[in-house]
Formats: sequence, structure tokens, C-alpha cells
Amino acid sequence: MILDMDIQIKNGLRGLEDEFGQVRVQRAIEAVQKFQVEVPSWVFGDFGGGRFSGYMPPGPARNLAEKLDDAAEVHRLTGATERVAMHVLWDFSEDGIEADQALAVQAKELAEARGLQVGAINPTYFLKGSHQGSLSSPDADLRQRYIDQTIQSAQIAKELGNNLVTLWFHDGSLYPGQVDLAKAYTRLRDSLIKIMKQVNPDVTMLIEYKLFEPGTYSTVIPDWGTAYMLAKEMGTNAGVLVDMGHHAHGVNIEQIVSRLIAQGVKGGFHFNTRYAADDDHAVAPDFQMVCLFNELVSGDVLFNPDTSHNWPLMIDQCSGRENRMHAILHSVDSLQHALARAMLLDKDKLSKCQDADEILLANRLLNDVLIHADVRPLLAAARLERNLPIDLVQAYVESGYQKKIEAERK
Ligand code: PSV
Repeated sequence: MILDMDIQIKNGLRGLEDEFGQVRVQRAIEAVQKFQVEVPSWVFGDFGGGRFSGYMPPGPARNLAEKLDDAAEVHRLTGATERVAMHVLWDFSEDGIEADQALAVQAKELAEARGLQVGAINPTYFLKGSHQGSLSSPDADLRQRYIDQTIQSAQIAKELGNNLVTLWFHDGSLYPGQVDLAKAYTRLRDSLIKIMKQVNPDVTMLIEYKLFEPGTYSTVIPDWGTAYMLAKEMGTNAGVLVDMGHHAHGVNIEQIVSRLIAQGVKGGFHFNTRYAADDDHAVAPDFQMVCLFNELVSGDVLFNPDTSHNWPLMIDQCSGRENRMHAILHSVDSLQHALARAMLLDKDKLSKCQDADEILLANRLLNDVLIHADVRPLLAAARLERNLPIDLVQAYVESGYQKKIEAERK
């Protein structure tokens, strides 16, 4: 059986080498082995379910220690998810209003004890008392509370994390006239400028935009243009965070990514899959994901030796129906698929087609990697060399971990 598998992998690799060249295949294997992505602490807890019908996929983590147990299991299988992104009021707070520094210190200790690291710190602007918004709220005291929380988040990111803070604002409105759009924007902008002046220069702040939800008429940062304007006001340590599900249908997200890279704007990713809107489903190894990775690879923001150019990559999903562990493992697998494909592309050949205005030849060349290449043998080779399982989800199913957590977390 193993022998058959070995032969299949070798044959598959040979096929890829014949088509794309040995050098490119080897580079793709190395890229897959180097690839790292953060997982969100909230995918492991009870946040995903409960929105509709109160259903929770079995075995949710009941506290941060259990979330980190699950994250460690994911990292054991993938070797690619050492960092865990955390939400200040979900992970470091007793009352859901104030962040507790001691709990943040504990989070780092819990993470390290499991071979993990604290990743991006997310201020939590959307819990109790923030129905009128956070940094755009007309209530000055409330704004100050969130300004303080953001500054504290930056301190946590500097002292305990990876110097990264990611900001998402739920602020918005349901009806025209409900909110003064200009005033809401300036209150947010001025708060962010105030925050940035008090934040250690080592810390990067990435601003997330979202077209809608919970605001259905307006959100205070609906698009990457607004996020970029705000980042510019905040200075060179601020940038834009792209989340798949935060766009209107038909938006060319890879073009946004390529613009940000070309403009030298700091950027980052929240990966998930969007079928309807902000579904927060597991990442699919689809055409769009490969197009995105194609921009990240050609923009040299993944493995740049000058690490300040590299985009932090995070998964942002919370599985409401499917097994959460399967879903996150599937996401890592899908991202590695997309990366491997993007690495196989012959950029020189593509440029020649573009220069010669060979429209369909360029498109077909891209499709050879985007759609037709079977990179499973390449991923298998990359994983086997690092003593990782070939099939991440199957290895989890066979590990017995799910049975164990379901029994322990009844
Ligand atoms: C909002 O939809 C979001 O994408 C933000 O990044 C939040 O931090 C995360 O999901 C969890 O609510």
C-alpha cells in the first residue's frame, strides 16, 4: 500500500516536472514547507455555532487552554500553524468589557507550553454597550474606552505577540439618516490617529474593511479605499487587511491585492470562503484562491528576505455546522494547494504572451496551473519530507483526538 503510494507520488511529481520543470517543482515544495498561516482562537470555541438553531459542532473548546489544545493538534498535523490570533475580549477578559493583562500573559504561557505562539491581537469592539458603534460612536466616553483597549492591544502585541494588531469595526447603520456618515468617519479617523501616536513604532496595525454586516445600510469602513485612506492618516505602520467575505459579489479581490502590493502598502489576509457573503467557511482550493496566491507570490510578499514586506496571513473562519477541526485543517490544505499552484507558473512565458497581446494564450498558460495542475503529489512530497501526514483531515480522523475531546468536553 505504502509502496503504491510512493510510486503514485513519484509518478505525479515526474508529470509535474515534465510540464513545469524540475526547478519550479522543487521551489514549490520548498514554499509549501515554509508556508505559515495563523489560525484564529475563535474557530475552536463556541462562537461559530449558535447563530442559528443553537447547534454547535461537537467538542467545542470551553476555554482558552482547550482552544490552544486544539490549535496545537492542528499544528502537529500541519506544521504550518504555529501562531494563534486572539480576540482581546474573548480571550483575555472575564467580563467581556475590559481586557486583563494578566490573562494575556497567561495566554502566552499556555501557548508556549503547547509549542505555539500568540499571533495577531484583535481588539474587540463589538460586544456589550457598543450598539452605537465603537471608535465612530457619538459617545466620547465609549470612544475613549475603545481607544484605551486598542492601545492596550498594541502593548500586548508588542510584549506577548508578533507586533501585529488587526482592527475590525462593526460600526455602521441600518437606515439612511440614522447616522451622520461624515461625522462617523471623522470620529473614527481622529480616534485612530490618536491611538497611533501612543503605539510603539514596532507595532503594525492592519485595518479591515467590510461592505456590510451588522450594518445593512452603511458600515464605517466599507471598502479598501477607506481602509487605505485611514492607514495613510495613521502613518507607515498601518495598512489594509483583506478578508474574502467582506466584498460585494463580482469584486476582483486579487486586483485589490495587486494594487496594495504595487503601492507598497502594508497588507494582510483573513482567509475564508465566501459563497453568499461573510460566510466564514473553510477555505476552498479554488480558482480565486490561486489567483490571489499568484499575486502574493509575484508581488514577493510571502517569503521576502526583507520580512517587513511579507504579508501576515491569517485564517478567519468559525464553523457553525461542520466539524471545526476538519474545517481548519481543510483550510490549511487548500491554502497550500493554492500556493503550490501559484509557484508553478512560468512568469517569463506569461509576460511574453502579455507583451505579444496573446490574450487566450496567456489565459491558457495561467489555467494550466490555476485549474489543470494536480499538485497533490507535490504536497505529499513536501509533507513526507517533514514527517507530516499526507492527508491532514484523514490523519485527524484517524488520530482519535475528536473522540477524546467529545468525551472530555461533554
Ligand atoms: C468580522 O466579520 C471579522 O472578519 C473580523 O475580523 C472579526 O475580528 C472576526 O470576523 C471575528 O468576528
